[in-house]
Parts: sequence; structure tokens; C-alpha cells
Amino acid sequence: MKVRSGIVELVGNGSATVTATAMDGGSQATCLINVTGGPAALTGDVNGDGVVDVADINVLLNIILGNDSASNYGGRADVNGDGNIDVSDVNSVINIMLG
Ligand SMILES: [Ca+2]
Ligand SMILES: [Ca+2]
Repeated sequence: MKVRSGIVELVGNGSATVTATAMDGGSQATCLINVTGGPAALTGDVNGDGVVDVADINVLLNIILGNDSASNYGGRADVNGDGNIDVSDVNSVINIMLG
């Protein structure tokens, strides 16, 4: 799930906590959303747009260089599932793209 400009978009099964904060910051409300029955996450689709392409490599490079946070992409940035986000994940995305 990702949120852009206040719009919640389903990108796969899982759960997320959504917190809304009043404009003056004085009050908050949260809710837990569980998504089931949605599309399974596509391996290598780091940015969750439904395709595996160079945009996913750009996201990985930004994470590796410290310009973006892996937490923005759920567990999708660890493409090869080894617990680290590094150049091996970039290689995994390239291999997926090459088929
Ligand atoms: Ca993608
Ligand atoms: Ca990895």
C-alpha cells in the first residue's frame, strides 16, 4: 500500500496503519488497514507500479546511496530476500527484466 497526495493505493496484500493529523496538529486518528485478496506483490517491482523496469533500479540506487528510505517501499526493496538492500538487488531486478 502506498499513499500519495492523500490517496491510498493498493499495491499488494498486507497491513498498514494510516494516521490522519489535524491541520493544526492538535489531534490525530489512526486506523489499521488489512488488505487481503489483492494482487500478489510482483518480485522486482520495488516502486509498486505493477511493472519491473528501470524505475525500480533507480529506486534501489537511491536507497543504496541514502537518498531514499527502504521503509517507503515495504519489503519490496530486498528483491532477493537476503535481508540486505544492496547491488545484488539491482542485479536481481536486471535479471528479472532480462527474463
Ligand atoms: Ca516498478
Ligand atoms: Ca537483498
